[in-house]
Amino acid sequence: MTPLSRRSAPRKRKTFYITTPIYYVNDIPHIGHAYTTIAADVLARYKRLRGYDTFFLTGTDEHGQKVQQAASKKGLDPQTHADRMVVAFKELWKRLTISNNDFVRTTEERHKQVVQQVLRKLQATGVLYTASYEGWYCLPDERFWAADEVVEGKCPDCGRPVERISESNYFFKMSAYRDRLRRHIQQHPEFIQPESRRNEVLGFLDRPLEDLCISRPRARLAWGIPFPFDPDYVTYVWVDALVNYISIPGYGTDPRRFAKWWPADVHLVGKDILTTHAVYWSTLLMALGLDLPKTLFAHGWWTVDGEKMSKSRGNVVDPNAMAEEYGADAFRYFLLREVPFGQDGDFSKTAMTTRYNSELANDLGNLFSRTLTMIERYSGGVVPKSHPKAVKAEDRRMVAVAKSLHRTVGEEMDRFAFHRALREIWTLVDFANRYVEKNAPWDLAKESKNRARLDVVLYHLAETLRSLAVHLFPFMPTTAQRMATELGWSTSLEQALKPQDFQWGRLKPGRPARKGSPLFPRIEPPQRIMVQETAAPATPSKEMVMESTSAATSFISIDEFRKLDLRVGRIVAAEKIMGADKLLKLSVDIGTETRQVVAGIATKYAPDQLIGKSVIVVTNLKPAVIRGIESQGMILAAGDKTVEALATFVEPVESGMRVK
Ligand code: ME8
Repeated sequence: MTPLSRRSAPRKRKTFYITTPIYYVNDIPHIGHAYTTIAADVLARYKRLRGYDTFFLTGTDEHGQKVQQAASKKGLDPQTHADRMVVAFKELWKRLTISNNDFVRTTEERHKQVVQQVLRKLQATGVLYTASYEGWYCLPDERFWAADEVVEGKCPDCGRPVERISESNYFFKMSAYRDRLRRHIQQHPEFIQPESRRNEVLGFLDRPLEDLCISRPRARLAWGIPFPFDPDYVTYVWVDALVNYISIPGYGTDPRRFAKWWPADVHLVGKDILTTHAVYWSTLLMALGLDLPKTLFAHGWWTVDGEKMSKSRGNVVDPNAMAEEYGADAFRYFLLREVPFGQDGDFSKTAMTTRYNSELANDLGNLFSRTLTMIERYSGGVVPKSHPKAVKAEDRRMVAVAKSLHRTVGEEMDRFAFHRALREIWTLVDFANRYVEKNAPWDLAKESKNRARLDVVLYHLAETLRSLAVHLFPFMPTTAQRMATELGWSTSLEQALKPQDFQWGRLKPGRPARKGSPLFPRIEPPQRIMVQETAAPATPSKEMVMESTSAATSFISIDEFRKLDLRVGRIVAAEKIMGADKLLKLSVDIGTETRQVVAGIATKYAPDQLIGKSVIVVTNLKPAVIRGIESQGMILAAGDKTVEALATFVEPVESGMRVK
């Protein structure tokens, strides 16, 4: 081999193995299932885009008491029940454009065989023993609790009554691994994330660790994987389920494949199942002599309109209905944008609609459709050429923002901070919106001497949108594909997207660009609030004053503050409202559109004084109807009961610019 060919020998591609929990098939999927799977999908797509050879595994947990009970309620045998239920999961993943590489069902032969191998290996290693056990058992959670853990006869986890059960079973010597596990967690800060959860697990391990009961007598529960060396028992469903993470990549059956993927890079789980992963799974792996996964990330839980989600409350969020109403991409976007991954969050249609209308329809959708309209109108429907001589500093600044996303988004993704990654991407969306206003291509188009400059502006906008499509692809694959197609760039992102596509300048001039229907057609907010006639938006109403007084006693986070979409608006028209001497009806240009705002400022300002003034508009406030007139936002002003002064700007600013 010559030195040259040695140098050019292909490097081994980096691998990335990511999993979701496998979901019980006792019921149809809900928002919690969709959340973990969407997050895993975004990471998997992102890693593929970065050039990683990626294996993304999800599936269903089909054995155990819960599933058996659900089946018998329907008068079905558990396998038939599972066969029917699994369809709902598979179809949902298709609908949410989940790109999993495999789908495991724990009732499949390929999985069952490996579970039995694992049990044989544990038995041969001498870490199993049989003992008679009496304890408090939680049927829905399928686990025993120590007497001091039970709270007034109820399960400390789910709050349902526990039963006293006495039986002989197989036990795994989990207790023997406590110190080793503690050390591992202490020495590998990235192992359990977020940090608060890591501390919880360490706290749990401060107490003595019990051994784990890993069998169920067949006489009590037949629906499970038979113990290979004792026909009287089936495998505890959690041991069965956890093994999926190694059975599918080839443990015990395909050593080369297994060596390629194991240890997993990330197991994504909900916070309620962190202990089973961090403690049961880790110690089982230690007993098998296998490496531990690199990271276990536990995400938070969703409440719905501020309440715990439950069947009895009837507020379970159906991901299918959300995809139907808002589109799969918008639902994916919302779940990852609304709440920092790792924290609990609240789902409401109001919050969903607000983000949809302001960030997707307004910020991104309008930018895209305006740009394509201008390319059609001023450039004959083809992407124009950029002329180096007509490039200005602001173009270079936009290019710099676009290029910087590669690093900034990457850093946030590495930290599982999806919401911040999206915020980074939106810095480019916002920049581009301001760039449109500032460069006003419609003015440039009026004179032919501006042709070169117009081309530069349109090229920079088109290329920025292409770059946005690349960054958005992991989050919103269908939208990104539409953008790529309509820009005349690529019709097959799924197959063709490469790490080089992060670079600036991949869009070739001369390609036909064609505008389609809006990416995100505006959606009516779920309900309108009727504001009392006397309560004008620009002066705080009684309720608002009360809210702000109580808010003064507690801090809001920067993320809460950022939920406010504050923008520069220019008042283009103002008129009195008949019969309401405090109110004015304003038309305010916020860059992407003109909003009608009803403001209680008539005692201070005459309509004429206001024309041309730049004010601060809260653009994502729920529309309200005041004196029969819809107010689509609020403008900020100083004053308590009456308005003293409108908030405006020291320097001239463009409409639509974000106020932070
Ligand atoms: O636990 N918000 O399956 P599962 C967010 N089969 N996430 C939620 C949620 C909510 N309101 N409700 C539930 C199992 N989840 C086992 C896993 S893995 C080897 C075996 C999440 O169908 C919950 O945190 O009961 C969990 O991660 C997931 O839904 C699956 O729950």
